[in-house]
Amino acid sequence: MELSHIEHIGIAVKSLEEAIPYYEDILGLKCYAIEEVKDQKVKTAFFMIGQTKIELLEPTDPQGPVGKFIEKRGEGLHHIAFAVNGLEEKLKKVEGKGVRLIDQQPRKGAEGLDIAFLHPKSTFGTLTELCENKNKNK
Ligand code: CMX
Repeated sequence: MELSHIEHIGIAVKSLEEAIPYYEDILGLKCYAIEEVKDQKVKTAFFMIGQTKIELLEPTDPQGPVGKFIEKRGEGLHHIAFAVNGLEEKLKKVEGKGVRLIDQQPRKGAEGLDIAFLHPKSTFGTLTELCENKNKNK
């Protein structure tokens, strides 16, 4: 598969306003962006640590994926995102190996990345995102 690195770790929180001070004042990270991803029904906050980002996810709708997750499982680790090159082709490959895709085709996620999710029921319980930054060399 050739994953290049962990692009980000997604963490579900009820409130960005309440969670950000923990990451900034206690862990010493800096929130460098807040962005709403309307079609995912979330507001996100980003922190950088090494090559990897922490993405806090606050639901903007209780019926969205993160709203439902918090209702069912509480706040906490929501997904892991791996950086890949050639996302479309990688998706076809993993599907060919029997992994259930949530997204058949890449779509746009936060920070303009192309993203696609693999279903946690076929990834041993961890919601997994593959993402590609097509602008990284521009
Ligand atoms: N991690 C692990 N398991 C999860 C999960 C998660 N984040 N979210 C749901 N599940 C589990 C559920 O607990 C359930 O397990 P059980 O049947 O054992 O109880 C199972 O997956 C299926 O859940 P479901 O209720 O049938 O389906 P949902 O409607 O909750 O949808 C999922 C689950 C993963 C398909 C949906 O959340 C999804 O499509 N996620 C991808 C998009 C997303 O998460 N967007 C938010 C982030 C966007 C961003 O990063 O910008």
